[in-house]
Amino acid sequence: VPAARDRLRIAIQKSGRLGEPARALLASCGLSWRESRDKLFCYGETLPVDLLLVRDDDIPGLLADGVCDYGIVGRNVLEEFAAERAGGGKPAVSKEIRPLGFGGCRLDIAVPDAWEWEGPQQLQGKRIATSYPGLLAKWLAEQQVEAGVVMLSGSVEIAPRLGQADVICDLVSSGATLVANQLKPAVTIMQSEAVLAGPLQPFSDIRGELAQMLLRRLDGVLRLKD
Ligand code: PRT
Ligand code: ZN
Repeated sequence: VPAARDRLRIAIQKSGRLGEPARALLASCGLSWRESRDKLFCYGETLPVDLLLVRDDDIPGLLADGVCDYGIVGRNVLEEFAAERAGGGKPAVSKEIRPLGFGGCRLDIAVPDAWEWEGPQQLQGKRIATSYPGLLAKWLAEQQVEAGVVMLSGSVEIAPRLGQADVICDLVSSGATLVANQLKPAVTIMQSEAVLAGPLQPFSDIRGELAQMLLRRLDGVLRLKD
């Protein structure tokens, strides 16, 4: 059980696609911060709600370890962490609390332009390059397809051209990157967007009240945005 704390700590992306919108969203909830010199930690001024600025990939682990109370992260990253844990027989430790309406994208299987897509069975025996091995393995099992999974942490889209894989499973937003690599979307595994991730159970210390206030404000702001 993590130690009681009297301030709420939220992990957001330091840079990248979700960093600025996450911060802007929290600011519109009435939060403001005094930045530390290294800009990794922002001390909450208007409310005892601090920010930790990190790589998005680290956010689920920071939640799992109780280092942070909430995180703003892509559903794809949160669910991949959960899928990998589940694959190793470990229970869930955090959950999606709210979808936030920005950072929208899809996790797609994309195939070479020349393919005539006939359905998931076509992937039987093929090699699939991805940065999302947990989500891909779960989907393949649901489809009862056996395929090779080639784990790449970046540049997934060029894997077919390099002969490393036959198809890919990667994030797509505009689709321009697929086109540039002579690939086309075949099937969507997951719809993603930025989400507020948090604990399975409410906090029993002062953080519970802070969290309730924050969620109330967040819901007000999200309603206004629709
Ligand atoms: O440094 P750090 O590790 O924190 O950042 P990162 O580089 O790992 O992540 P970042 O900032 O690229 O993405 C953060 C989150 O943004 C992702 O986890 C998704 O939830 C969300 N997101 C939304 C996307 C995209 N849209 C997206 N298009 N993440 C990545 N992409 C990639 C896509 O895979 C393709 O390679 O961007 C490229 C351009 O996409 P197209 O389809 O518009 O060409
Ligand atoms: Zn990352």
